[in-house]
Amino acid sequence: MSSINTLNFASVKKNYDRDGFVILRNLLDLQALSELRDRALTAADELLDNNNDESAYKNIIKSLDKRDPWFNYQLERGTHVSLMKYLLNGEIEGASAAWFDRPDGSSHGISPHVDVIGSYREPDAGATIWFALDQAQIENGCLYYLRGSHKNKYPIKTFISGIDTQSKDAVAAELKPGDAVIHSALTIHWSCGNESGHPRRAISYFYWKTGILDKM
Ligand SMILES: O=C(O)CCC(=O)C(=O)O
Repeated sequence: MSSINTLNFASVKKNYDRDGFVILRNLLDLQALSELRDRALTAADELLDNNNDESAYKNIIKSLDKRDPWFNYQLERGTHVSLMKYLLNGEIEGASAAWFDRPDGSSHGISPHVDVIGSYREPDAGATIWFALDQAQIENGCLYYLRGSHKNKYPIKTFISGIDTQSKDAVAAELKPGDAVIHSALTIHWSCGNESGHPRRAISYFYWKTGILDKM
């Protein structure tokens, strides 16, 4: 069970539209969190054993939905899908369920970027919901968002240079296990390393607005 049904969608959307992201506390109850964590850890154990990638992305697994029907179901019909549709003002297409790990001992994270590709950028292009499996804090590499950046015009690139990560609009999305954060594909976000001694594991689901890829 998820507490999604008790959310006031209009008030969530107001914050999401204003800031380009919104934090949702206690979205998963203990049972839902435990199921997600078990599924994620099983998938990650199997896949990372065979992963020889030494890059910054070696602890990321995209397309879990193509490998495990359980993740495919969550991407297509999980309890969060109705909210994602609401935030994106219409029909959506599940693009990927992903494992985002930042293990202890990671010296760096992911630089400021947006999730859109190509030159077509419209406010409702896409969005991600990122579920914390562990406590995600500044010390262990939580996500940061540049508040309001979804409304700005940036160079047509994925990685955006020159972002002031110390600005007053740089918001650390510190989450507890079972909390989630949703961000627009146009919002600049990044994360740092983890030398805290604690894990920082997450599952995300990424959606495009239906039809957007044809325009990109
Ligand atoms: O988990 C992270 O550190 C980065 C996640 C991210 O960039 C995303 O979900 O779009």
